[in-house]
Amino acid sequence: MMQNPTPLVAVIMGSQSDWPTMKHAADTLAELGIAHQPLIVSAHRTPDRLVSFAKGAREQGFKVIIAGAGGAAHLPGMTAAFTSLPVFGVPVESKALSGQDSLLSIVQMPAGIPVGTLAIGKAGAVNAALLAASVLALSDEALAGRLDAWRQARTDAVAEQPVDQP
Ligand code: RP5
Repeated sequence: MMQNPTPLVAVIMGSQSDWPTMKHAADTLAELGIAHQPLIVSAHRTPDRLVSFAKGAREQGFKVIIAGAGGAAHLPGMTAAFTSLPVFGVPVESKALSGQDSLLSIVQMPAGIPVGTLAIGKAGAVNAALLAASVLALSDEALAGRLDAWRQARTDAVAEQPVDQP
């Protein structure tokens, strides 16, 4: 029986309600054949879980962390405070302020504690996964090939001319 590979990317999120957005990161990692683990870790509701996850992430074998949160989105920054693994932050679109609050909460980190901040919503989640893939591909030629093929397929899918939609 094949053992499940050790997850290399943690896809953490502040709430179950973030999953429809963060699933796009998980799906993109799956398309690229990257072992990953989605987890709910809230900076505000489960602070002890956050500390324990972030402090132990490297030892657990994770290489990259993707962290998505909405509103007062402290999860990516607090995670980066506890680990020097690369942390990519995804601002989840909030109901009240359409994710502008999430974006500004994540992007303005003080010098010394970096969070690579992506776009609000689905685009950010997909791109976080692609950046994670780029990092991992630095030391994985097979993955670099799959990543190039993934991108080429998107290029090939762009029509030269637009068509009328029904
Ligand atoms: C944040 O609060 C979560 O990341 C989520 O985006 C937002 C709302 O959470 P719920 O009230 O839907 O659980 O911590």
